[in-house]
Amino acid sequence: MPITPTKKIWMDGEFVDWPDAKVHVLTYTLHYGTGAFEGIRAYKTPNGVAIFRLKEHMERLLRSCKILMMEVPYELKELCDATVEIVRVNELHDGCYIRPLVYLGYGEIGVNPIGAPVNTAIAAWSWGPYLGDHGVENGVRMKISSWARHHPNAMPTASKTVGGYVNASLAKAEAVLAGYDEAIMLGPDGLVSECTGENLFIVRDGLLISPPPSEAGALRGITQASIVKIANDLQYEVSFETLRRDDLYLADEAFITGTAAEVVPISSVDDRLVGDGRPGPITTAIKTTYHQAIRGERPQYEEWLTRV
Ligand code: PPE
Repeated sequence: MPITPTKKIWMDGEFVDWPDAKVHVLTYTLHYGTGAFEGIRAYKTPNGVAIFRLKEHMERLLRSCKILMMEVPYELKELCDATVEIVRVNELHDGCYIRPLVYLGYGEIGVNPIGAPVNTAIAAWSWGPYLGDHGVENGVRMKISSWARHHPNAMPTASKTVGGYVNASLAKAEAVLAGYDEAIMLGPDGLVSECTGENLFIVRDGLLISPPPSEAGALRGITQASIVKIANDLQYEVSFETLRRDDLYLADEAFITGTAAEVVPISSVDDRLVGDGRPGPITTAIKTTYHQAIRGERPQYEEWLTRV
């Protein structure tokens, strides 16, 4: 998807002009993939633009870095403050997507990461619906990928590792070239894990089910956690259970969740309609409430918002 440039990118404490936010070609992360990132969204609310669950995203970034043994020279609060500033200086009053990235920079080469400089950047730009307006409204067509999700001893799945996304990128390309919107990945054990950039829920007999993150080798989604809270508040029960591909085929409803994608109904999996192929009532209720919560239209979720 094309990027719409803004004015500044925060790089190691400086606000750098967008065209100058460059790295050397011998940057460690560019070669070996050790690095961690986040995806955060900010939305226009009745009281100005607000960042959704900023602290939780930055905590996850620091946890990803801990797993990768990258020592970030900034505290949680400094990262949160810099994020607020980057939205403010770019005047993104209507909301935006925010991309923090911690990477190993220029100075050392060879696989050993110890001693390589740790660099931090935060960019923000205006970004529309990740899977398109049509998908959000009518549901997306999913394909089970021939690419398996990482084995936990091959790639730490709790970390949003830069290099880990090669796996997602292969699955996404395969699904899109075959005419689908998005891929569902199975773990090395053949059980449903997650999508290339989203977690997944099904609805069966009124109960919401999502694969247990650790067991399924899926990222612990911040949207997923928000949906659990919203679902419970709407009196729906949620359970974390392992799912097989046939559970997806037989689901009454299904949807995916992620910061970039938000909440998107699934219309079919491997060409089998989910329910009648239209977004179901529980999916619609949850999607609507989530959309209101992120836009500051639900006071009970106000604590999730950081005003800019
Ligand atoms: N699984 C994966 C693999 C993943 O990348 C994401 C976020 C999620 C689940 C959902 O996590 P959360 O955003 O905390 O609910 N994917 C980010 C990157 C997407 C991209 O294409 O880049 C995102 O949604 O920002």
